[in-house]
Parts: sequence; C-alpha cells; structure tokens
Amino acid sequence: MLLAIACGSDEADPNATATTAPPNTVPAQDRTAEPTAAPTAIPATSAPAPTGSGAAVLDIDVNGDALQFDLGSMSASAGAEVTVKFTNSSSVNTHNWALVEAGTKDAVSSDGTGAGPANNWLPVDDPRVIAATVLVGPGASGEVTFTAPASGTYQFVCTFPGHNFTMFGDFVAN
Ligand SMILES: [Cu+2]
Repeated sequence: MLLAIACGSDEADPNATATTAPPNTVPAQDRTAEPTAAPTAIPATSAPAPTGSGAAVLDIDVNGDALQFDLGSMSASAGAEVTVKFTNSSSVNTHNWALVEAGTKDAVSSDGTGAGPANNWLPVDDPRVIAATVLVGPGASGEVTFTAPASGTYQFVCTFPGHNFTMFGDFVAN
C-alpha cells in the first residue's frame, strides 16, 4: 500500500495552520469570515485612535521566539478606555500580557505560577493585577479592554513561569 504519500502536500505552506486556529485566536484582520467575531474588535479596525475620551488601541507583539515583548514601554491617558491587542508571533512559546502595580511583576508571576495554567498563570482576584489577557498560544493573538489606572508608572509582564524575568516593561498612565 503506497497511498499514504498523498498527504505530503499539506506541509508545503507553513502558514496553512493559521487557518485552522479557533475563531477567538484568529488575528483581527482575518475575522471578517467569522460570524462570531467579537463585536469589540469591529470599530477598532477602522478607528485606531478614537478621540474624545483618550480611548486608545495599543498593539504589542513579541520578538520572535525570544522571551521579550517588542516594546519596552507603553502609555495611555489615565482613566481612558484602553484596548491592548497582544499578538504572539512566537512559533513555540505561549505568553500572556498582564498590567500590574509597579514593582510587583515578579511577585505576581510567582503567585501566578501557583495559580496554574487554568488561571492563565495569574493569581485570582489579586488587586495587584489591573488587567490581563488570557494565555495566547504561538501564532495567536488576544486582547483585553480596561480603564487605564490613575497617573503613574505601572508594569506589564508575561506571567508564564520564568518569562517575567525578561518579558516586561513599563506602562505609563499620564
Ligand atoms: Cu511569556
């Protein structure tokens, strides 16, 4: 029997797997084909910087397979509605994006390790955590909308165990 070789062509396109991702992990620009696309994503694509309330959409990615975000700092207007769109371009690593109180990224991550993957590696109902995405797998994306905190400097971090030591930055509310 030699029929098995017919499957070999599936590997010709390394991007082909993107089309098999669950709907909620498909990048926003690809959601037009998904009737179940999250309504919050629709206005953002045509109005990247809504005015009037300081509302903003902030995009962040990772540096390939390195345990680093592609931004060292982010900023938003205090009290504004902010949507962080986190794209995980890594081909192998799972990450999240969490906004935490200044100086707490390592402690929050340590407690997140105890909380486990079912809680997205984040401590549950922890006042140090201001906002966070769920875990985002390789090649997927996730977003979170929240009200930017009061003026000051905060931290963002990936709380996947071990990533917090290199995968963080400052979040400035001004
Ligand atoms: Cu990570």
